[in-house]
Amino acid sequence: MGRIVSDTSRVTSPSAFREHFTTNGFSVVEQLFDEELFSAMRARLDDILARRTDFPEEAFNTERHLSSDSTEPVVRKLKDVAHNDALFAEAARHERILDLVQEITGPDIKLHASIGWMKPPHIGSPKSPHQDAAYWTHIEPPEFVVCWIAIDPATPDNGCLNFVPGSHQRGIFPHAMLEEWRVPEEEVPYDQAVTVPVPAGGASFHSGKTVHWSGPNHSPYPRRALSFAYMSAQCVLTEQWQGKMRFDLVRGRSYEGCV
Ligand SMILES: O=C(O)CCC(=O)C(=O)O
Repeated sequence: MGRIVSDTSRVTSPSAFREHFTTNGFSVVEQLFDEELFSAMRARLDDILARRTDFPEEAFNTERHLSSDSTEPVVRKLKDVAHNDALFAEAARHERILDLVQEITGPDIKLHASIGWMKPPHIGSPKSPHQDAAYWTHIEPPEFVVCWIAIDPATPDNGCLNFVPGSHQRGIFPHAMLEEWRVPEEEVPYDQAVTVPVPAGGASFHSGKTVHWSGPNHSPYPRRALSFAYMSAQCVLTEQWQGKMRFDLVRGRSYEGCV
């Protein structure tokens, strides 16, 4: 675990956000949503995971856990949450998020991805060190701002995120297909990392080039999060993907020939 960051990454104004994000490659905002919307989001996630509301089966990404009493698959990821659920579509367009994101992307913003990240009590598995831009190689330039929203309090014990400050300015690190697509152990600057707890209803924002990871959930509580990844509407698809993918405009205007 890295040094635990509390005050220094927590920003209160868009300009402080821009400054911290540009220098470090991440920032934390303690309260993003009003209580009513946040409670509704948490309840919707409960309903989706309990299969009490419509959500496409193919959007559940599960893994098998060989705990002593169960080999049942557990949900690890929910795909495309903003396309598959109207409330999360609204959350991804929340003006408080977009006001911060536009400090980095500029005023014309598209949503690139929206994912639910689950770590069930005791068995939630780690996410290995990686840069999101090393996954999303179909976008040029590969500049993303990812808003990662803590649905439950995210703590060092239940698998909050760890970031390597400044790594977003060091290009794309080597990645290899090991247990997943990741930065190999010997290339990860663990000694420079910070561990970033986030209260429920708050969010961390990171650059697609910031090296980050999360640990396992050792606690008796779930650690659930949603991430919305944004890019400038002036980004383009790399040649082999042109005409094959479309992304939702969430603020400003689209550009001919761009995403
Ligand atoms: O929530 C997690 O554990 C991992 C999230 C992550 O890697 C991301 O949002 O890019």
